[in-house]
Amino acid sequence: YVIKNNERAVDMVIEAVERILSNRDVCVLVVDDVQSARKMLTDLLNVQRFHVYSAATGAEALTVLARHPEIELVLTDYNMPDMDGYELTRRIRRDHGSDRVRIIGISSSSDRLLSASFLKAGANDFVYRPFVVEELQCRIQHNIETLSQLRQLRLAAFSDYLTGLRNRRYFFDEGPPKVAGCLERGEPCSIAMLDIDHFKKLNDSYGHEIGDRVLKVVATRLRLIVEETGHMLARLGGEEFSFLMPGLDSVMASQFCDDVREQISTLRLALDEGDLGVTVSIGVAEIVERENFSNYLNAADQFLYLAKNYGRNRVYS
Ligand code: GH3
Ligand code: MG
Ligand code: MG
Ligand code: MG
Repeated sequence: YVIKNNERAVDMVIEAVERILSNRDVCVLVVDDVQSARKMLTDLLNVQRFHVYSAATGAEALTVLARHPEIELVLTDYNMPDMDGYELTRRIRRDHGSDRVRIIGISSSSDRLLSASFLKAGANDFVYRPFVVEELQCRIQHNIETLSQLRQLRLAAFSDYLTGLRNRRYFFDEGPPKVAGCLERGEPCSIAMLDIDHFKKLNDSYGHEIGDRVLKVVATRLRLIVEETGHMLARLGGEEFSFLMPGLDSVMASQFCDDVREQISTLRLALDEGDLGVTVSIGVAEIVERENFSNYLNAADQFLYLAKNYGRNRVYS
C-alpha cells in the first residue's frame, strides 16, 4: 500500500534494489577465527548480494587475497591466534593500496584504543561488536562507493579527453611493466610511434573542428585494429599516437604497422566539399631491454622522422 501511494517510498525501494544489484560484482573477504562470527557476517553479506570469501586465520586471508585479486573489501577480526588484525592489515597494505582494497576492522574488545590502532595500521574503518547491522552496512557501502569514485578518477586521469583513448600518463605508467613481463617470458616486444601526415595543412584548410573529427576517426579505427589485437594504445598528444606490441619482433611489428597504415589510408570523412582522407607515418623499434622505455620510444620517433623524410605514408624500422 505504501509503495503504491508514496513516491518517496518507491524511490527508496528502487534505490535499495539498485544498490543490492550492483553489489553482485563486489567481492568481500571475511576474516575471523570464530566460525559462528564468520557465518554471521557471511550471511549478512550474502543477503546484500555480495560475493563472499572467508578465512579463519591471517595467513589464510593473505592466501585467499593473493588468489583472488577481485576482492575489494576485507572485514577482519582483531583477535586471532596466528596473526592479529593489525598485522594482517599491515601486510595487506604492503601490496594493496587503499585505492584498490578497503579494510574494515571489527572487534568485541572493550579497548577503545583498538579503532585508532586499526586505522594507523592502514584500515579504512572500524566497528565494535556487537554492531548495529545497519551501521555496518552503511560503512561497507561508503567504502565501496569510495572505491568506485577512485576508479573513476583513475580512469579519467588515464584518458585522453578528445579521443577517449588512453593518454601519455597511462602509456608511461603501464608500458614499462608490460615490457618487463614480456621480456621475462622471453617474448619479443616492439613499440611504434604514429603521426598523421600534413596535419597542420589539414587544420589550416578545413579548420580545427574538422581536424578534431579526423583525430577521433583515426583514434576509433586505431582502437579497433590495435587494441582489439591486445596491444597497448595511447594518444601521446597532438596527432601522435603510440602503441606497444608484446609478442612482435621488429619484422612482425613492421608488418602489423603497415596494415594499420593501409587501413587508416582508406578512411574517409564525408564533408560538403567531398570526402576527406588522411595518411600516417609510423616508426617502429624493437625493445630488447627492460629499462629505458623512453629511449625506445625515442628510437621509434627517430624512425618516424625517417619515414617522413622518405615521403610519408610509410612505415620505417
Ligand atoms: P608532418 O607530416 O611532418 O607530421 O606534418 P604535420 O603538419 O602533421 O606536423 P606538425 O607537427 O607540424 O603539425 C601538427 C599539427 O597538429 C599542429 C597542430 O595545430 C595540430 N594539432 C595538435 N593537436 C591538435 C588537436 O587536438 N586538434 C587539432 N585539430 N589539431 C591539433
Ligand atoms: Mg577472534
Ligand atoms: Mg607531429
Ligand atoms: Mg604530423
